[in-house]
Amino acid sequence: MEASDIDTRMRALERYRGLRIEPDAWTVLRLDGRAFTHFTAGRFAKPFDARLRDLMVAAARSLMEDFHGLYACTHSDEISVLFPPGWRLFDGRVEKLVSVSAGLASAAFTRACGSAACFDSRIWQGESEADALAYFRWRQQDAARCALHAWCYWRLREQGLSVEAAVGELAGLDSDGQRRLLAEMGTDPERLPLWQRRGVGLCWETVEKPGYDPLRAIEVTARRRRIRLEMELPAGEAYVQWLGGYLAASKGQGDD
Ligand SMILES: Nc1nc2c(ncn2[C@@H]2O[C@H](COP(=O)(O)OP(=O)(O)OP(=O)(O)O)[C@@H](O)[C@H]2O)c(=O)[nH]1
Ligand SMILES: [Mg+2]
Repeated sequence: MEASDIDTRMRALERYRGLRIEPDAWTVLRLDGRAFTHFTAGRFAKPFDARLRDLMVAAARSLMEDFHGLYACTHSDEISVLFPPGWRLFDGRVEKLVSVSAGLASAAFTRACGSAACFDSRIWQGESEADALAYFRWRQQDAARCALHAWCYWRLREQGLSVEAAVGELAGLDSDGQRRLLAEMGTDPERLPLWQRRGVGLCWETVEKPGYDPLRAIEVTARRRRIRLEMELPAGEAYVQWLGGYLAASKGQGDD
């Protein structure tokens, strides 16, 4: 077989090579820590540890910067990064987007943490900005649900219940029941830190920095984009309104 024949045949067997994202859709890359139940055990405080949160923020920041995300939000071991219609990094190739984003997040987290951790990555696409806003509202609901469950579970465990007993105790409880249980155990669910219940948002902001141009010997003002952390995101519909406002304000603002 000629070298060029084998080349063509082997490339054709890279079956997913041609898979591309929809160019006109809103895109979210969602990354999730691999086996973080195991990875966090013994390393981080239960159920929440601000050190883990900061490592997740470091990973989210690397994705925002390297992939030019519009907005990102992280809670627990997951990160969602939003991209607008027309975003064509890697010409929209699915294999590249999921593998490089997972690699970037894993590298940034590992460098900041000092222990090797691994992320998976998937793609979500919605037809409209409203879809994108609903997506982030959905992930926030997941954050709130998981935070309440995790607090109940670990309070029960602290009280001496076995894994099975704690899981059993929570099995039949809806969120109101879990809130009541947590309050009975001395933790007010309404006073849990907002970053645990709603996640941390990463937004771009433009700041003006005074400087000096030595060539022209004049004072100048440089405009820089930087990432601002939102540690106290609004909830529910107010979150949708807030994020919609941020996206509207972001339109037309590219890299300086
Ligand atoms: N100790 C500790 N654990 C956390 C914290 N945030 C998230 N986790 C844990 O991270 C895990 C995330 O859950 P999942 O992503 O569903 O499970 P996973 O073990 O990562 O499994 P895969 O994602 O399927 O690979 C849960 O076990 C959480 O308790 C934290 O602040 N402290
Ligand atoms: Mg995980």
